[in-house]
Amino acid sequence: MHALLTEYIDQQRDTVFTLLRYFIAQGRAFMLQSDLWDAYESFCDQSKDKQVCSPQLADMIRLTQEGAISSPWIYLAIRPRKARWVYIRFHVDAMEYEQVNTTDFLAFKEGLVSGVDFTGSWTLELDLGPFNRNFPKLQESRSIGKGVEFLNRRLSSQLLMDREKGDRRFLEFLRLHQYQGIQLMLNENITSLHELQKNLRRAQDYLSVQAQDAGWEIVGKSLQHLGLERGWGDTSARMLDTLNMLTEILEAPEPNIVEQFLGRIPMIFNVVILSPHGYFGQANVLGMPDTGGQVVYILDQVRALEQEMRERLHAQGLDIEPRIIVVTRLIPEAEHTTCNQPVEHIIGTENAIILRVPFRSRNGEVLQRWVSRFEVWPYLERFTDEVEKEVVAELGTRPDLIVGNYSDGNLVATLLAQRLNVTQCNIAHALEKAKYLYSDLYWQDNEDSYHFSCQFTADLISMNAADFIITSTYQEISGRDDSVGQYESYSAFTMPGLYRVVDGIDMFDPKFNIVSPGADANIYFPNSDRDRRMSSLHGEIEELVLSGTGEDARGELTDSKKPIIFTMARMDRIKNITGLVEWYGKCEALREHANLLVIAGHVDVRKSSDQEEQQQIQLMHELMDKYQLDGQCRWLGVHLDKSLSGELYRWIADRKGVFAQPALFEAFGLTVIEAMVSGLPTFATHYGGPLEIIEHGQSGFHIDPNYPDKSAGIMSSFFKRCSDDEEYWQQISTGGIERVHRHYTWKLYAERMMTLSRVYGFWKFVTDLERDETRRYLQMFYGLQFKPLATAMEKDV
Ligand code: UDP
Ligand code: LCN
Repeated sequence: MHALLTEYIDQQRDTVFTLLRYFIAQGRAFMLQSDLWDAYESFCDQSKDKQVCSPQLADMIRLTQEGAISSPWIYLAIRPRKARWVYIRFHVDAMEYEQVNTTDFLAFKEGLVSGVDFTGSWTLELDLGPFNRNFPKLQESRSIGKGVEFLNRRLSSQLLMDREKGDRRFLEFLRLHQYQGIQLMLNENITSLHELQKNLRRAQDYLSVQAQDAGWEIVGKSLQHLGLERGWGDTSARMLDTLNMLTEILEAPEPNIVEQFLGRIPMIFNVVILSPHGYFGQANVLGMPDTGGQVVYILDQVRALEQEMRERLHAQGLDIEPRIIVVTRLIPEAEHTTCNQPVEHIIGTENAIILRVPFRSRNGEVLQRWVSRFEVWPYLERFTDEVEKEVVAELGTRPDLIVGNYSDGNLVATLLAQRLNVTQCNIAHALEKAKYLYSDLYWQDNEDSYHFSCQFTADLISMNAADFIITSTYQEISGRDDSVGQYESYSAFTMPGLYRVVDGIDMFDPKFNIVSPGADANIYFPNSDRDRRMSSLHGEIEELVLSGTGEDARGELTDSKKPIIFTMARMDRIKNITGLVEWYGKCEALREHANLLVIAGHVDVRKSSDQEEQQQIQLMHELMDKYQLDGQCRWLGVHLDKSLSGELYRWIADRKGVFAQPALFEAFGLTVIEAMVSGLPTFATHYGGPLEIIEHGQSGFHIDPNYPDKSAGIMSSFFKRCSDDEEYWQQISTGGIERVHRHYTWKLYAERMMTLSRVYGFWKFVTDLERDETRRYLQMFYGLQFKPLATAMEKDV
């Protein structure tokens, strides 16, 4: 057990147990960190002895993520450091305590949910720990998310230690590369490492006396005699540089050089990106149910990746056009979108396409209508079968990299990557488990609407199967000192009656890499960038925002001089747009200072086909009535195209407005970086990505949706300070712009992603990174657990 904890508990036994009794007196079976903290604060307030609440006690409660309570027992889940957990159970009558293991903690929780004591009874337990025992792991929590750097360091020294085997694999790796039957890098003239080293020296001598810009057509023949093929560089100078890197690696593999060298190897020509759910299209889709940031992310990613792939191939002297296929679902009844078209070219790319494949029922019929992302599970295996055929036919070969997106895309990526034996990358976008409180523990209550049993099972399978995982922030993996990461929430949890996970994913696994997305710099740029502004759109924007009319709109900004608090999101409950409207409605000071503009969902509920959206729409109307907001809040049910929304952010910034993102939880938050880079001071949720994107008070502000009054207060003090100090608005605006420019750009993203895919592909080949045992275990879990759950969901169509 954590030594400081036991020391403290032993020293302050009386206080600790008095506090625990106070927790029990709250009468709740489960208390989360914020509940424990609130109870602790009221305990301190009520205490006569003000010394009782020492900083150490406060620290202990701050580190406690969860309490499970059934008097006289109280079990605490304490997280002394990021991604490290200790479970302790206390008997408050006997004033005893002891550390328990994960199984005991989870079994106790199960008992609280069902009233049955599960301790000692047999329950299916998922434990991936033993499989990865011998796998290289990070040690320090600050290194989490830098997997590729770690692998390079660790495996380079391994290569050095096992020279003979390492070099042989290296040679085999270099001879592996081909494009449409044409050999690249090395040919069969080189059969041994000795020969490679000898010929490298000759090639270096030869190239060093050639004109620096001589291309393959000039030097190629001589190099081929030495066993070298195309792929080393577009000019003799670059070829020489790449050869020098290889010589250095063969001498002693230095991690940076290994990474640079691998970054040049032509091994990624075709990429398949999977994103089955939602309406995946290029126009008229954003803001529709299940359709938001993921679509924006993928389309921007494709444009950036294609360019990066092309530049890298060309720099290596290869006139090859890369191919990227985004595979999504074909929806015959596509509303006003193009989701019923089987193939669509992606604007802004040379060759990238969207390939749409339908969902089919078990009797083979094509599903005509959109289904929510929570309902897709029964269709994915048949979808994968069809995707495999179509993708291979389209490319004429198998892809070199498969990228999954969100739980459904990642599961399809897993199935496909295993069949085709291709490197698999996962991107979660949003792990639903972290979004909904107790979604695991009370899964049965939500099963009809959310089917979390399928989703969490799919998540566990695909996150463990992936060769590498890209996350947008550090917190997505392992949170902060006081908050649990999104992936971390899968490390230990239970779904009573289904199965219990004692080691679901390891945050110290080097498969995790943080590669943050950006905001399309052609669309989202600062309002001060006058020359690039699209002032022709201002008439349309003024009509939308300032008139009291318009289709699917409610409310009017009667005092149009006031700055605007702008919010825009899909109308999911989690986005908490209604929360913002309520705290705005209640806060006189805020209403004094600013108007509110909401772009979300539909104003006319009949236009919505999504249950959750319909409930939120109704609530919006109720709130606007209750707080009489029609003169101060403008609500638009429009889905803006990107250029209009880009100019809208800037137009609001011109009027010294702000952006608000009040979500109960936001995995990353593209609107947050879009607004910031447009120059809008941004107030965004404390839960999820924005906590890391924004530095409070410098590049924006954090707000806590669980404390509406405080959040409204932060916003109204900002406006107050701006009216006293003209510079303040500009200061925060500039802070936000700089933050995005430094950390969130697609160029940085594409460079990193392309390096990662090569490095993981290389290490997978050269070492024993193949996780065969894990793969077989996961296949069994898929067959025995996921499939029956998914099949049971399927209704005959
Ligand atoms: N968006 C939009 N119109 C809308 C709602 C959203 O253009 O009516 C765009 C928004 O600009 C952003 C994306 O959709 O690019 C939403 O991404 P975010 O990451 O903020 O949230 P998500 O919807 O993915 O949860
Ligand atoms: C999904 C979400 O919910 C957002 O938080 C992300 O920004 C988006 O995907 C893109 O990754």
